[in-house]
Amino acid sequence: MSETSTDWNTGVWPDWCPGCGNFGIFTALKGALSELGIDRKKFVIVSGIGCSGKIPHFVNVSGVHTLHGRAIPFATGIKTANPELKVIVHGGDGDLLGIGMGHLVAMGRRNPDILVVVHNNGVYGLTKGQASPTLQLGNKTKSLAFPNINSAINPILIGMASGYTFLARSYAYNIEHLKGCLKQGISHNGAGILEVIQPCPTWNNIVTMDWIEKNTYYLENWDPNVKDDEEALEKANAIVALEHGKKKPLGILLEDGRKEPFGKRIASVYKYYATNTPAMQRVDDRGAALPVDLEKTFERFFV
Ligand SMILES: Cc1ncc(C[n+]2csc(CCOP(=O)(O)OP(=O)(O)O)c2C)c(N)n1
Ligand code: SF4
Ligand SMILES: [Mg+2]
Repeated sequence: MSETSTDWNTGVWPDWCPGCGNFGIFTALKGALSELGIDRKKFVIVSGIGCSGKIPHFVNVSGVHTLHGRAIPFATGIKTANPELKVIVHGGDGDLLGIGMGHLVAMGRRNPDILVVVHNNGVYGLTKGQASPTLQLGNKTKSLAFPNINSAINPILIGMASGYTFLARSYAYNIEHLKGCLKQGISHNGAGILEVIQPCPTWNNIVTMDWIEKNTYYLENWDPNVKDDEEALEKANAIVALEHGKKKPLGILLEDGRKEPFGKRIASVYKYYATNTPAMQRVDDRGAALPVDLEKTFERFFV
C-alpha cells in the first residue's frame, strides 16, 4: 500500500522564506513518491549547496547533502555501487549549472538512471541573490548593482547536447504538473533533467508568478518519445525551435528509451558487475576485520 504524503516528512522544519518555490517542489516530490509507492529505504536524494540543497533534510528517505556542485558525482557513485537504489539529485541553478556544470555534462554522456531536478530561480538564493547562470542578460534583480551582463544558459538545451534521455520543465507552483513530471522522470530508466521554474520572492523580483504566467505555456499535442535516429533528429530540431520561442514550454519534452543506461555499460566491460555490484561485495571473504577501521575514522560524525 502506498503511503500518504505526510508520511514523507522527517519533522525537520523547512526554513525556506515564506512563498519560496522550494515548498512547491517539496510538496510535489512527496506526492510523487507516494503515488509511485516508493520504498523509502531504497530511495536516495542527493543535493548540493544552496536553499534548494536543504531538501534531503525534510523528506523522510535516505539523503546526502553534499558539497557545492558535487551532487552528481556522489549520486553516480551511489547508483553505481548499488543499482537497486532509486537516486535523484536536487540542486540549484548555480550549483548544477555553474560550479557543477562539468558533472552535469558528464552525466549526460553516461546516462545513469538518475533524475536531476534543477531548482531554477535565476539567483544564488542562499548567498543573497547574486546572478545565476540562468538569469537573463540585462535583468537587474533587486540585489544586483547593475543589470546582468552575462547571457543566460538553457538547462534543457545543455541537457540535450550532453545526451540526456529525459528532458522536462515544470513550474514550482503547479504541484499537479510538477508531480506528473517527477513521476515520469523518476520512472525513466536513464539520465534525466527536470528544470523547475522556481520563484525566489526574496531575491528575484523579476521572475514572479505574474511573469511566469505570461512567459510560459503548457505543451499540448506533443509526443516526447522517439523510436529511431530520424525521429530523434526531428525532435531535437523541434525542441531547439521551441526553446528559442518567446515563451518557455512546460511539460515533458523528450523521453528516449533507446540508449543503454550506465549500469549496463559497466556490466559490458566488468563481467561480475551485474551479479556482484560493489554494494553486494563482502569486504573480506574470511570475515576478518576491515583493513580500515571505518568506525574510528568516522567516529566524530556518529551521534
Ligand atoms: C565551493 C563553494 N563555493 C561557493 C560557495 C558559496 N555558495 C553557497 S550556495 C551558493 C549558490 C547557491 O545558488 P543556487 O545553487 O542557485 O541555489 P539556491 O540557493 O538558489 O537554491 C554559493 C555560491 C560554497 N558553499 N562552496
Ligand atoms: S532566498 Fe529565495 S530560494 Fe532561498 S529560501 Fe528564500 S525565497 Fe527560497
Ligand atoms: Mg538558484
